[in-house]
Amino acid sequence: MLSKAIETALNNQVRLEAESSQIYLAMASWAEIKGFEGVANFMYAQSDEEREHSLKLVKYINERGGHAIVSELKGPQTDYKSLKEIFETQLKHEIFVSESINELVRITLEAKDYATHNFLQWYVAEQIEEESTARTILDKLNLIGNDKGGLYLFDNDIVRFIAPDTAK
Ligand code: OFO
Repeated sequence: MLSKAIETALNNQVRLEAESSQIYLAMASWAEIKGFEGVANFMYAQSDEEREHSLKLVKYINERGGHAIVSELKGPQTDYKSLKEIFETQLKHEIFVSESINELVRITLEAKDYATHNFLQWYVAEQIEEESTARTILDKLNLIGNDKGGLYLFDNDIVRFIAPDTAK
């Protein structure tokens, strides 16, 4: 059985993951109308992944005798100046999500909720992966700068960062 405090903290994470999904969906849509098909596909896949992260938490909370709450979400940024801004925003957001997961890990240890602590390890690993991908992509964009040909190749190449199970 989950304690009330842990249940609330997990529900907060349900919302955060759902908001991540919305943020990446908005990025996908922006990239699509700007003609960056590769980035759009990458972000659609990221959005799907974040929804899965949220759902996994929903199921865990209910399985442990809590009540997963589906709440109102903050509206995402819908307009961007450049691909660089998109990936800078993603990296910043992923760092923020990692901090939230770390805090969850901390409170589960403090409360001696080892089952939830164990459940969260999957998220810890996932965050390492996502931060690292965002950093790698951003490094590439910094190399390319405003070179149109470079951006075209980048857009073609980004498909290899899409996890195989989410590629459409
Ligand atoms: Fe859910 O991994 Fe990103 O935010």
